[in-house]
Amino acid sequence: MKRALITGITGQDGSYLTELLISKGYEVHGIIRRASLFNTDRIDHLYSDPHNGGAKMVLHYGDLADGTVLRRVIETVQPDEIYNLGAQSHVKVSFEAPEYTADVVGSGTLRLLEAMRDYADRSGKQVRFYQAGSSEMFGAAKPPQSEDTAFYPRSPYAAAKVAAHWYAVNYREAYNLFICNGILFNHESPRRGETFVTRKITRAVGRIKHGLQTKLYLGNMDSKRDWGFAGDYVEAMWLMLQQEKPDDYVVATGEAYSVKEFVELAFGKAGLDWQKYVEIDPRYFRPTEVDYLLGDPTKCKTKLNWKPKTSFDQLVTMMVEQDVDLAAREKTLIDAGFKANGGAARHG
Ligand code: NDP
Ligand code: GDR
Repeated sequence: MKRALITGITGQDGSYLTELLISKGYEVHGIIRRASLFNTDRIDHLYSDPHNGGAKMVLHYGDLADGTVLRRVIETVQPDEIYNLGAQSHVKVSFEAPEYTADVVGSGTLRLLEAMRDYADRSGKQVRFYQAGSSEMFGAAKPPQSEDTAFYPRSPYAAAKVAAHWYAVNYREAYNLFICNGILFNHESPRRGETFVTRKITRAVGRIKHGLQTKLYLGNMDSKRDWGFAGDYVEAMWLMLQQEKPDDYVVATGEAYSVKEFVELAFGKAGLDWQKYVEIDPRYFRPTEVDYLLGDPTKCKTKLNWKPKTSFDQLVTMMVEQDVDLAAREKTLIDAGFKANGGAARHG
């Protein structure tokens, strides 16, 4: 049985990747952060009580800021594959917490690579490593962006991902390690964090539909993104680590839409006219914006035989349907006095 270790297992991608790896017969180990509330909602359905034996998912406390723990966990788990998905992954937040973002996203990757290098050295075992790179690294570069496009990061988050990318390339070349950089364009799902724009929009659609919210405040609606479905993208991560040689790949759909187009489609799916509800609030503007990301997934398609299975329309439908349903349940709890209606004040 293969063993995988995932940082960021509680995140959107971590949950889909864990499902995929378990379905392929892996034992999956994940690093989670201690929090004052439960933070494992996205993976609770995969958890089975270890007291009953045969658990397919095992969780370890740790943090990318803490190199000692990373080393200890790698020594304990003895993984065949490591997926580094952990990150402070919100671009706007990275302008507010730049040092922390750099530490976790940039230096955190370096800590994990160092821990893996030492473990591989001592054990003689070949470990395969996936680094979660981002289309944000392209930033202001002209679309379409491919593996050959030069990086031009536009936020502390993006600059830290560029550092992580080059650490990964350097460790591959310097120590002959099996390390792949996935350069993934935006990917969304019903499990997307509520402060990213797609989920913020579909949450608002559901809540407006059920009378829990009257307005949606957004920032720049003109930026364009190449949006895919997270469930499809984790397959590309896994495929990269199954190849004979390590390499770097862009993962994208090859289609881009503006935030405004996403809004129109999502409100339309619920029979709502977005113009009545959406307003611009400059506090959601970024000091430097990334205007236009459009990926060229040719290499991923030809070398990994990967292509996205979910269309933009299907993605928006699945997110809206879930959030309309979620809002109906939220309304029941609010009406019964079990929950406060505070969601509309959420930032993002
Ligand atoms: P999420 O924000 O949903 O998840 C991030 C994960 O990282 C969570 O499990 C979070 O834990 C964990 N994390 C945060 N800080 C630390 C830390 N200091 N130490 C250890 N773990 C930490 O991100 P996604 O699932 O969307 O993305 C996965 C990865 O892919 C990220 O690295 C992201 O930057 C990158 N990426 C994402 C894209 C996307 O469109 N989704 C596109 C390209 C790259 P907790 O639950 O406790 O907060
Ligand atoms: P992004 O995703 O920055 O591309 O990073 P996000 O959904 O935050 O923004 C996309 C675009 O929408 C605009 N926007 C808003 N964004 C948010 N969050 N909230 C708003 O109210 C709002 N209004 C307009 C943004 O300005 C931007 O242009 C995501 C993250 O998952 C990263 O971790 C990942 O690396 C990249 O995708 C690829």
